[in-house]
Amino acid sequence: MAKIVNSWNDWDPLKRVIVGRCDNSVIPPEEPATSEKVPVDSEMRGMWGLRPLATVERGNECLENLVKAVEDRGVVVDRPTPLQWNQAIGTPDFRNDSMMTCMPPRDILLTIGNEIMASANSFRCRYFEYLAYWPLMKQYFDEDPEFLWTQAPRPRLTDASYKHNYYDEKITLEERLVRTANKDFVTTEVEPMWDAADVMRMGKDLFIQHGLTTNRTAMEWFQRYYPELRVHAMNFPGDPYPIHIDATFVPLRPGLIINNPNRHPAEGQLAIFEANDWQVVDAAQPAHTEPPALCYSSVWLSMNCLVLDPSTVIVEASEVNQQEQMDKLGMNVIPVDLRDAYPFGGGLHCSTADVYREGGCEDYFP
Ligand code: DAV
Repeated sequence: MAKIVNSWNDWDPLKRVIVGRCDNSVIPPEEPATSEKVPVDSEMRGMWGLRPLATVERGNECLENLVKAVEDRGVVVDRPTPLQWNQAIGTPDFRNDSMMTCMPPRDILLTIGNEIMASANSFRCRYFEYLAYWPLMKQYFDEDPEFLWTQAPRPRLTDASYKHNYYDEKITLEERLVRTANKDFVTTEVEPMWDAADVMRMGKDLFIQHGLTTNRTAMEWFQRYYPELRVHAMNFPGDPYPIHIDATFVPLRPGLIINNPNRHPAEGQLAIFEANDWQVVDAAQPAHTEPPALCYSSVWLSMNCLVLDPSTVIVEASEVNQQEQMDKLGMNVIPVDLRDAYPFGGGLHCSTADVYREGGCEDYFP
């Protein structure tokens, strides 16, 4: 029996990782939490159903590029088992016309030490996505006697979980920014709701983005569940669609973070980094002015990189500005062509979930 699961941060040497799959991916129907995420002028508004097969095949090709790049460096890769995502689902509390995808894994699985926890997502269409990872979780459970296989409390996602009429077709970008600044998001606080990609793990400290996908009750829940860790809420007032911390505030190694220049942390939230002599630098500008077609995410997937060890990072192949900056920051850069996987939910960090990194739980903010 071997140790299979261990990871405390995003930079220690990566040895084993899960890479998502695009098969059967769906653009989900509108529901209370998702309309918030789709910009008003997006070509995806009002559209739902299976994604075009050619884009699925191309997305999978991109993920194969990533698999090959990490395998060439000795990293073991595991893959989820996709379901037929275009099925209606129901629980005692809600019905939804479809599920979504098993891209990206980073939103669903949170690895902390020897534990992998499935998240408590606020999107109804993502309620059963964890099932794609259950075969892997069972395998880790059988092979690693210390592995903790965990499911966070499942949210009920009744209408009480969302603010009604929060979304309005006419809302301007400025009004969205006022809402972000006021920490006024579409979810309520009736239960903990969180996406794993909102949680940035840094050893003894968890920095969790409060936004459209993760609420304050989730942070309170995390602090009680992990009493030995310190939970810090983060807000980024410059982001009109705040979801997921990994295109906003991205650590490269102990002492160094790249920060989206349009999304600086709220007043006072940098203090802990400054007090511990961390360098927080503005990330380079994205190489693109638009995301690819049928993509929910912004052009800032440019900074959504996968750190393989404190001096090696994978950056998307077309993101030349980000590559150049990484190089100047002393990182060896491995470019991987992944842009056509962006529409399935994200970049290099999103497309993966940690299984094993060397190292233990350090205190970086003593
Ligand atoms: O900038 O659209 C994308 C994050 C995906 N995990 C953005 C955030």
